[in-house]
Amino acid sequence: MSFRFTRAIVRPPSANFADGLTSVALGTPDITLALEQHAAYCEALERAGLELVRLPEDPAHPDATFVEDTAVLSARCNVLTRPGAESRAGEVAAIGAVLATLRIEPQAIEAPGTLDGGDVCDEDGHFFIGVSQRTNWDGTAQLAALLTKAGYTSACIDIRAVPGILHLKSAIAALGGGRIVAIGSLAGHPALKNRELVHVQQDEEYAANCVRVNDRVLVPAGFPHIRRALDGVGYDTIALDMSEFRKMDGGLSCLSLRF
Ligand code: CIR
Repeated sequence: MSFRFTRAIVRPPSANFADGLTSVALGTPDITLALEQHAAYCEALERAGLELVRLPEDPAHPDATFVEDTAVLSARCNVLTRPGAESRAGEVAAIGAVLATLRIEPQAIEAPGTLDGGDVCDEDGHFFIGVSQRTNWDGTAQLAALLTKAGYTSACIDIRAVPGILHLKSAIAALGGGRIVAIGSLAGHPALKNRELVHVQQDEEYAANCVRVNDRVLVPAGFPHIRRALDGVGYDTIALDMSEFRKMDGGLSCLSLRF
């Protein structure tokens, strides 16, 4: 991966985290454990060399710990999203204000477009954009146009018929250098042709949401096959317990905005 991240925005879960959206029946998250897992996640980002911008918890938005969905950040193009879930719309303004303090002036997705950052996968300046339950064609087209203007390329991947996948990055992860982690149902997608795929087996699909951060790859704990596969191709992996975030449909990438 040519681009190195230096910073990440994070926000811990609030006491009412369990009131957020979820499509899975894995039980109610334990907030104490979620906070411990979030702290370990932050520590891992720091170990990977990132300086953290730590936001306070936001009880007005129980899903606000999933900061990734509110913006798409890259070297030449920064965009505030327009989340597909109404309850999350109010998360964006706060991220816009934080970006302003960092002297980042983002563009924005406008109605009727919707876009969640979890549907945007940056492969060294080529962006895969997922059309999902949250991200519509209009939002996809708006982002693609902004990326093109900035000199990037993009391709769409429609995941609406893929069962159990909320966002594109629940199903694929870009490791850099043309290597992509992918679940079986997307492995043959034309947008991924000419890539070296690291296959995620069906009972480990949750672990497709792993995150390359500079020289490290963060992987969820408890998925030995994918971790072994990544170790096998030479990555320095850090396994993190994500049980409480998984109960709310969250994966590793969602918990930070890396830039
Ligand atoms: C939601 O449904 O919006 C949150 N409970 C989970 C968001 C996960 N975000 C992501 O995958 N990027």
